[in-house]
Amino acid sequence: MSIPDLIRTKRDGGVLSDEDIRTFIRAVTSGSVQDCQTGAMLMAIWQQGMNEAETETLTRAMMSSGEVLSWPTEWAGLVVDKHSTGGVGDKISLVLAPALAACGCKVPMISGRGLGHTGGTLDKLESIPGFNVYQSAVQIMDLLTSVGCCIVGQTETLVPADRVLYAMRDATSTVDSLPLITASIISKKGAESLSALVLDVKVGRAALFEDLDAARALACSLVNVGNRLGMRTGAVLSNMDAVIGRCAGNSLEVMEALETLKGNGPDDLMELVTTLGGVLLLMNGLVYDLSEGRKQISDAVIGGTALSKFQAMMESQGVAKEVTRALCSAHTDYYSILGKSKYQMELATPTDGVVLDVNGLALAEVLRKLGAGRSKVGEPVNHCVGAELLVSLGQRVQRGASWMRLHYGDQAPTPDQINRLKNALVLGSDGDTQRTHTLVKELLLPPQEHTG
Ligand code: IUR
Repeated sequence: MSIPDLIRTKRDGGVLSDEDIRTFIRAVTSGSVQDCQTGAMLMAIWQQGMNEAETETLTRAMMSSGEVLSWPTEWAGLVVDKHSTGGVGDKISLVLAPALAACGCKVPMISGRGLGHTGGTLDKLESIPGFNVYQSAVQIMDLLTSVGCCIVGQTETLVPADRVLYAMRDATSTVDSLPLITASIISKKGAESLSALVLDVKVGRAALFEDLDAARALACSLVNVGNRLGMRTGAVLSNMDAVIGRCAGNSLEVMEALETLKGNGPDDLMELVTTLGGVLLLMNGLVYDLSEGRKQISDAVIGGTALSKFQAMMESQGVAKEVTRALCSAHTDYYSILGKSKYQMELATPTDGVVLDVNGLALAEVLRKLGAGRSKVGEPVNHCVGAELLVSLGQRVQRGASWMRLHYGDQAPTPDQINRLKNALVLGSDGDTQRTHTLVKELLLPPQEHTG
């Protein structure tokens, strides 16, 4: 069939055959399809959806549009990764990758950059002087052999079809389509040839989906297609209303991740790290139940073996030894290494009360405008812009006490932005309903896994 025939079939609610889908993806990859045709097909898929078989074929075709990584046979059952649908203050990868490596896994973590209000792991790591996120397939193999984990950017050769489709989805308002999101995420993870994959599907006001049912539907689709591709795939539905941990902003999040790797992590961050890591160890058969998996990850973090892996990873990815040693020592002067924003400002609580909630979306949107994030692909970020929460949920506070420290540069917050930040704090009285501290809402595991 010609490309216009394929578009018509989908537009009219028909089902595309495997060959139809492969033809379309081949044309996208080679550049022989016109942009208007790609846009029309994306809109047809957005409107009509795809059944499970079509989504699986689309995912496989995208995965095969470029290089597929391969690993030594003795790594079978050990190669794992995590993908998050994006949040505020989400520094989980920085702790989880080295913790998994410390538990004997191989972790080729291919991460992204921040866009809109969500942060990106690559931007966070680039606040460490010398850290090089650009590594070839051969270098990734060397990193996994010598350290056990790496955190790198997408290589040019991996899933080229996604690069074209993702940009075009953005331009045609077709990002929020279940089959398109599923194929985009799972094709990239499939190209990493993983034994197991865990998805952190966020739900809440600062997530891709605010509604639990919509987030669950995405999680089911991702888990289903991931397993069909032969990766043990599970998902954790987790709350994304406030901020994960206490810090948002690139270098502040690196500091918090390092403190967590030194055993001083906040409870909500540790809960997510241990759950996501525990699920991976369980799915790979490295532990018998989830509680044992969580314990192994927690021991690696608290006991310092994950910190040693992080130090080795930084060194192998270009950071000078004196810098890694200073960052990983017991009493680090983080600002002298990572830099400090030109200005800081503390916000005071307006009344006595109990902290019921912090609006993570409002906070992230202001931080993005102050330079912590980007509105368009390719824009630079100011690594030192961010916010530290000085209170936690449920804490009783007194009028006038500081609840947030804002770090900013030459671009000062406007009065309207300061108001948005002030309004992000929700205070109440003891008996009021408060947002829960527990981030994990639901687990979706492939059949046969035991929780515990
Ligand atoms: N991240 C991806 O890799 N792909 C997507 O479609 C979305 C997030 I939305």
